[in-house]
Amino acid sequence: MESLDGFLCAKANNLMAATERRIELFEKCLGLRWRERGAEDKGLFTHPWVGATICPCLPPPLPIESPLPMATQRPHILFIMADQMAAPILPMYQAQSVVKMPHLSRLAAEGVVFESAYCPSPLCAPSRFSLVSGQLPSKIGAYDNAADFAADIPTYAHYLRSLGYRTALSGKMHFCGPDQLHGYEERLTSDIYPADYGWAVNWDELEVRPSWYHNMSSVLQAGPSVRTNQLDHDEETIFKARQYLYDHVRNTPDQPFCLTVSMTHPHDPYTIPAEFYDLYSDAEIPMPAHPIAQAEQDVHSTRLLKVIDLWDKPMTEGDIRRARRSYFGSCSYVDSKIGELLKTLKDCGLADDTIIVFSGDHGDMLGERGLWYKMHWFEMAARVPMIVHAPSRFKPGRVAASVSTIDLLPTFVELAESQVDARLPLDGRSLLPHLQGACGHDEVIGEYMAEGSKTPLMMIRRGPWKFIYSKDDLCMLFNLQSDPDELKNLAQEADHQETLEGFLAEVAARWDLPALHQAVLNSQRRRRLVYSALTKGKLTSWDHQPFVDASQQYMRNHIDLDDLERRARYPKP
Ligand SMILES: [Ca+2]
Repeated sequence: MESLDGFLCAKANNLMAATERRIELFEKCLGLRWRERGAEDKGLFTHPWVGATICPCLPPPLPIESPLPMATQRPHILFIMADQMAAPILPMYQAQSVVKMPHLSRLAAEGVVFESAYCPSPLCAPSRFSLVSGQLPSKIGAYDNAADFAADIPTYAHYLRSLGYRTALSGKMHFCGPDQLHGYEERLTSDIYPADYGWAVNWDELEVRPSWYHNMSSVLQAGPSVRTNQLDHDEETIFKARQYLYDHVRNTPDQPFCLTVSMTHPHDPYTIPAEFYDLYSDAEIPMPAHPIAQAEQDVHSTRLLKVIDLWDKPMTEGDIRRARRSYFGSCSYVDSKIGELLKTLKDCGLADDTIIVFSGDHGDMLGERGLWYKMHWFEMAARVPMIVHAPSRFKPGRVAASVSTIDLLPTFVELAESQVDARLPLDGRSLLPHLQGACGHDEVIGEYMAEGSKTPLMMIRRGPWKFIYSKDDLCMLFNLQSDPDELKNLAQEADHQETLEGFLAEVAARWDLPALHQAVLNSQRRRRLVYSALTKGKLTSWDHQPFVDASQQYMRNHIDLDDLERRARYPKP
């Protein structure tokens, strides 16, 4: 007679075989193979199946689109971005700063402040594509402000979404191309910038200055205003972000979220409502510390002055001071919006479980060295604020080592208690060692191939050194420890030839610059042709259209009114 153990064993084997068949079917239906995925993914997808192998009542397979209940709640992540916010002038980076940012200053005091954080490219779209993907611009074709960002490049949003996070973007990300989501489940607003290829740079016609290039009107028309395009965008961005948080605690409180809130201020035009402009009526607005005459500019800066239409057109001190005051006011505006987000987090009981990260896409020269906007590797244009606020996890502190915003992807994945897929390309390195007070990396690689350049303009930042290289320009080598304002180019100094040669050898080993130059030209030519064709005939916009289902908003007769009021109220009565 068969033993009870044997009977149960046979029964279990049958169930396992049946389960295997169902898994195969599940895989076939969804076109995926969970057994080939990484350990973290397996945890996510096998959750209902692991129990199923010993349970005769198999639960139906969960579609990958459905949120899965988390065994342990991963921390929420609120990633806040500002556009064109120069780190060196902010109060958490400069003791004598007159810029008023009480909310961000509090986050800095309670958080970890990265004192030497850089963008991977000092321009909007290339910097952002690299930030979200953790890969350098040359690796993903992020050459300029109209570069196509391919839908198959994994972003931190893809990673966190796979881990069970709700992923959303409110505001700007300047994605170009037909995919406007790149892993975010939803975008709560449209983008302030066009999604098409219209802003492609043209190295075939270097002397032509396109009408869409920056010009000096942002500075010449600086001052207070009541309402602007940028205010329209950021007011909506913050409103939708706060609404997302209210919806989260009412509808999906058990699921972690990664909400990216990306404002366009303090980007030029330099104008802001009087409420913020007047914060500086009694302040002494400092003029640029080191103006450099146009005749003494480096080669790339000379090209930039022509690109921004400032060549041979001196500006008055009043123009410069008014523009800087407006910019400071815009920084205070961003701070006030951060204050609104923090209040909502607190009101919703989310403050303790949410890691807040603040950073940006590049800086602004603001008249320093006689330059404006970005597009160069000098500190004002390339250094960004970076603050990680999670006092229950990381002690407040300051990190002197140089890091990049491309380090955020592996950092976010590790904060979500997972690991990146080691088989996929990645240039970013996790900031966790720095956050935990251990020794982390101290290196930033930068690439620029857009407005004002005629060949790739590369940057290596390591230890005290910043090295800037372009095939056609004189090299620049600065020691930022002894020369933080980058006034002494050491590349021609006899004492520094060994350091220079080391960097030149590194550039040669790191990049195939002729091949990259050709790839940039090919991309520009492709996009010019495609864009020109797509502007003819029937137009189909790639701009993101946020969908609002009004049939499910407010009071509707298919929802019981008592029930509706109860569900909409937080906390529930
Ligand atoms: Ca930007």
